[in-house]
Amino acid sequence: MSVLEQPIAAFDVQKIRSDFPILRRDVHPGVPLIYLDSTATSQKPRQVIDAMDEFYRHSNANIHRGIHALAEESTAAYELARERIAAFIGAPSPRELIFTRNTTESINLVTQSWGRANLNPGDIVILTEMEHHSNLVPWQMLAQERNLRLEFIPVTAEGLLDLDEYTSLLKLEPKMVAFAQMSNVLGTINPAAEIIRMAHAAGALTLVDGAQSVPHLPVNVRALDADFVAFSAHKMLGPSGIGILYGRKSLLEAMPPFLGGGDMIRRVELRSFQSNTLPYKFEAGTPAIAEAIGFGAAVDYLANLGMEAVERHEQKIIHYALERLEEIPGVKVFGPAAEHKGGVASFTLPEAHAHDISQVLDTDGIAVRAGHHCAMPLHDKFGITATARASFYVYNTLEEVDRLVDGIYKVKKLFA
Ligand code: C6P
Repeated sequence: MSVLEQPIAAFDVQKIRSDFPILRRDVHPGVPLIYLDSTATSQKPRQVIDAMDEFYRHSNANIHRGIHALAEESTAAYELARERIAAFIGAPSPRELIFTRNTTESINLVTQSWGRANLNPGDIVILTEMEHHSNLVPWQMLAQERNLRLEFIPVTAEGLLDLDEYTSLLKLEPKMVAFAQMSNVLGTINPAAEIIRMAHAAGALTLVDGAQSVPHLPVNVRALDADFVAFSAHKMLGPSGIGILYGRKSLLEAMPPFLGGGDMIRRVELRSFQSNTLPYKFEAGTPAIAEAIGFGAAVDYLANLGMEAVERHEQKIIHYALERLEEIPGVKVFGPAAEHKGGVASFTLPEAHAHDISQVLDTDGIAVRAGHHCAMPLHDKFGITATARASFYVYNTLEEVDRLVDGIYKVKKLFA
């Protein structure tokens, strides 16, 4: 049975939409919002907003520091959120989850802590040509400091990783393979388990940039056998300002701290300190407590929907979106066929620049992102400077795809 024929009866989009207050607003007088920019950041259901509101109204106190009732309540709520997120990604222990600010900080934690401790001049790190700047620049910074060699798995014209080239690169005996499980521009879902298996067979560790995959696909770190996985709450119905680095316990235990300060220590003397145990060793200073609690509510919401159902819903939308977009004369959609990608459609039009497309669509309340989407090298590879990007999530409908297509016809008419 094709994806399009599979029933998604349990997936009641109208009911889901009713949980998102922002989807009821007009963006211009009488023009309702059609939000197609979830790859940049997702909208938030009332369950997440309420959990954070309730925390501030009822339980607010700093964590791990007090023994009064509120401090204990807020510590328990913060740690419960960590447990829920650990269960959501199938982590063996919540102690392997470090709260960070976002995916970007999680990757910097790995480059600055694991990378500085383990990589030496001449060592090789493999990345891919489809990486977001967050999984490029931290490695470039480390490469400059440590004189490392960066190699890249090429992207084919179709928008897939060239795994034959990857096989050849592995012969160079890299120390690390770091890659996005899903591209934020092409939507490509990379064969992460296979990439990791091959890396391990060649003696390399792996870092999965899960910024786009964890919100949209079932991701189980044990099944993947990943060494590190980075992701952000704000792209998966949670608040901004909080993310996760999952790391294999033996690796995290051997790594030096990233930031120094309160909570990451067990004992401090005037000239020295002893690091705390996991995960606190990597959580210096007062963390984003309400945001952690909101993050916990977000993964509960997604777990209730079921990540297989989320993936299937987005597959249905992207199949339909690609079919409809390809009908429009001159539209070029980047990336592979729908069965190899998630709910992301980046496209160009011969008549209009991506910024103009976005501006005209906005007059109809349609929010899409325009630009290089923090993946300049990938745009260079395809010989373009910008694309317009429509991206889909649990609250989007096939009717919204139709409105997008109507909007693109309007752009074509205006710029003809
Ligand atoms: N991509 C987009 O519009 P942060 O900003 O740290 O939460 O996530 C960074 C990041 C890392 N990897 C991938 C694959 C991403 O897509 C992103 C964020 C957004 O495409 C904002 S640039």
